[in-house]
Amino acid sequence: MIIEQAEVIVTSPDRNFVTLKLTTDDGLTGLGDATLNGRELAVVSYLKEHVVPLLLGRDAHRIEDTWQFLYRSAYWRRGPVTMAAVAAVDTALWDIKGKAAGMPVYQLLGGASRTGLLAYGHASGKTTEELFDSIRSYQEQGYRAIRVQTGVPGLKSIYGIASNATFEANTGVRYDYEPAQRGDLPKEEDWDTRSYLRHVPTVFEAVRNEFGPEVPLLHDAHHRLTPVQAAKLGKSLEPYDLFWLEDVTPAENQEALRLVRQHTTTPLAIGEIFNTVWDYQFIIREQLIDYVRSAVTHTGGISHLKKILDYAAQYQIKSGMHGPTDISPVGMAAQMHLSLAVHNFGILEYMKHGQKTDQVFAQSFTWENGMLHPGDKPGLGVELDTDEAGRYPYVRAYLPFNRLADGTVHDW
Ligand code: EZ4
Ligand code: CO
Repeated sequence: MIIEQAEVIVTSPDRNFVTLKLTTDDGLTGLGDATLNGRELAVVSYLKEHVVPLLLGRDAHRIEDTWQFLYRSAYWRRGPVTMAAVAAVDTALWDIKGKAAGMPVYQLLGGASRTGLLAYGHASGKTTEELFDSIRSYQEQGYRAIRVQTGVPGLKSIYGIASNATFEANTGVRYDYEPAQRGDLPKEEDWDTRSYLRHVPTVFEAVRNEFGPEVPLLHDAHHRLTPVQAAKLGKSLEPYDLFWLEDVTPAENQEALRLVRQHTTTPLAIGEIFNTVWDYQFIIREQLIDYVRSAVTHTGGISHLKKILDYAAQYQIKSGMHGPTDISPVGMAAQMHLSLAVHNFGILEYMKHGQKTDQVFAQSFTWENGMLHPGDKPGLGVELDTDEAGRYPYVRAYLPFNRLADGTVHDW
């Protein structure tokens, strides 16, 4: 099983996606997701210029050896671009191995540890009324767990709120949270931490009163708070029994979570912008988090995320993989297989892709009663229609950025 061909496919059906397709000498193909939102072409270049020449002629069976070779031989380690490229290779090789074995990837990872995967979606509203409508619509779509993001009085445009008019105008698709805008320079959003900290608990109180105590609720602070502000938010949300509070402090500083942890029993999740187990080394060992947010796509693939999760399992820390629409259907399939297999699965984020995306990527997962399952086709169960993909050329897109009222750039 020699890798004979390695193609990097860029397509932009409803948004940009980067996919690596490997083909072996006996005709098997494997797909890997390498999409890095807003910096897609950096990964394309890393793959095309530096990784593809190393893959041709290699034994496709040697997944671990190939991972170690790409990670260690580059000398320059880690970082989102490198680790997305390594992830794509790793994922494509698992896909090929599954097809060669005639088994879905989760079987190769140890088999199913559960019948399906609890998933959450993103409800949001500028006002409480809009938010309630959004939560109801997610419940009607079958979601059992819901992320709640709210507008803040006095702020014009903030992370996580639907109705991004420019995005809708560009694509004709309504995304309920999609922050990346196509064909323009980045959008400026505004931020005020004190208004946010005052407002959010009142919204969770209203949501609990309306929807009851059972529904698992999540919230994302998107790296904007100082440790003491984060501790205050965690404490003020304790009465509303969150499933998790996500990314409270900037992700570079793992030690910040010590202070947060000392002050609140609200469960904490972090890691969507982490790349390797080294980013988790300290916070897992010190038990400062409850959920690992890494996606297969951004953390070196199935092989490396499995190692992180096995390490986390020693401390009762569970998975909560990042699953926004910028994780492609290939990346989502990979994390469904891994989620089904590991013992310490927590929850999986799941936002539906647009119709055009679903035409480019033929998928075989199921979504029933708020639970996902990757299906039982050999490999990952996703195939890419290259003709369809070719109809949607890359469109430059940027994530927004934040400024405070006095013009200072703030974490977005
Ligand atoms: O901002 O996926 O929890 N989800 C998130 C996402 C990220 C985007 C960045 O590409 O924080 O909405
Ligand atoms: Co997040």
